Amino acid sequence: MSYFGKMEESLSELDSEIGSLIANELGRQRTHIELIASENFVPRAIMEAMGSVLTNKYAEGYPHKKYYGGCEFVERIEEIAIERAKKLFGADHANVQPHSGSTANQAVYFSVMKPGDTMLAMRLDHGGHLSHGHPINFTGIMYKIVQYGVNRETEMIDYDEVARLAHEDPPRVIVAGASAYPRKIDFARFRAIADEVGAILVTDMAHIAGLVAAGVHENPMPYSHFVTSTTHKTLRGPRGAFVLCTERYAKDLDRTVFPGVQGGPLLPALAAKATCFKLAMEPDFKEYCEQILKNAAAMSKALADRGFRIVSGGTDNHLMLVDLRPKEITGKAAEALLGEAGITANKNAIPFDPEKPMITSGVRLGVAAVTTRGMKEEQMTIIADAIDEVLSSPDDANLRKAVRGRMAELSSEYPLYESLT
Ligand code: DSN
Repeated sequence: MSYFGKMEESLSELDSEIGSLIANELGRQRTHIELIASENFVPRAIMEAMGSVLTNKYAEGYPHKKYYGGCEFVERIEEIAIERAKKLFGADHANVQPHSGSTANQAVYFSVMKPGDTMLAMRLDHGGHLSHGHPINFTGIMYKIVQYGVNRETEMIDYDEVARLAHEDPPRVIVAGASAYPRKIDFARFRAIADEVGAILVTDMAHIAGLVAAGVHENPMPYSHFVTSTTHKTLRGPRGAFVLCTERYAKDLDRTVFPGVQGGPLLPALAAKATCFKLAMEPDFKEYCEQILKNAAAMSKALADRGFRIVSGGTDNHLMLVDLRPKEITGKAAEALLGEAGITANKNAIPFDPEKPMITSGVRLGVAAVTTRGMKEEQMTIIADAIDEVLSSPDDANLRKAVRGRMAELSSEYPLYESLT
């Protein structure tokens, strides 16, 4: 009682407005079908680390070279996170401090590129990412950007085009990796192209990191000079990121992360990353990722059977891009209608999309979160049926209400965070 500050009260006691919004969000997560491809539900252990006393500590610098006292425990946590990341992905070196995927990419680019250098990366509207050279992103502002995309017929990465563009204007960096690409990426081919033109290969594996950790997707590390990733997508860890690289770039990378683009690392996230890497090494994580692949294939097939067009004809990973034009509905409308029906997804451009980015002709669906809840192929078909019903009758508000009830019922069969209130 002698604290100067309200140190022992709970959030709901101190700030009921925010406390009840968080409680509402828990309710939403429990009762909705979560199909956003970049989201997942983390184990409680990860949330414990994220909500721990580590938030009180500063630890600029690297283990045994910190700029603050009292770092004996947090630097051990960082060392463990580094060792686990290296082991999990077979890397020479890991930096586990980046706060986000964009910051991880920024640190890598700053390590090896000067303003004006050329970067060859995938177009956002074909599945890339803002930090892969979009004109309004720092990458588009600082570097000369050349963009590759997918082939119009196959809707898969056109490796011949990548090679042609690389030879035409040899880039300093080639970026492999995507945020809306449903197919396996041929890292060996990317590395061969990079070697032909003397470029550095940076792979952004944020979406597929869990699949890579589990060995159900090829590991880009043996082919890449740098690999960047977030930890909160298929890897099922905290909101955060990390970078792996070969020994040759280790010092440059570390200097660029700190003090180059960041100050102190977010220590709660750093501890949670360590736990996430540990969990990803366990046999049940492999089973989880195998089920992700089965669920994605089942959902993609069920939607195709119901008249949707699946971009590239299917999926090899956790996500699919659905072309909604056969149902004469836009991505924007579909996102809103599905939301009303208790299914959360995001509108997404499809390759060569005639619609504007805020409208789009597609939705991106991912199954990592529903698979975490324990759903299997049968439930994917039930969800695909619900999607079809809702999008085939956009004027039927009563139907959406009924589907919302059914989705809540289905969700309740796969309880989430039962010990949380
Ligand atoms: N915004 C993320 C996604 O949804 O894929 C990528 O950073």
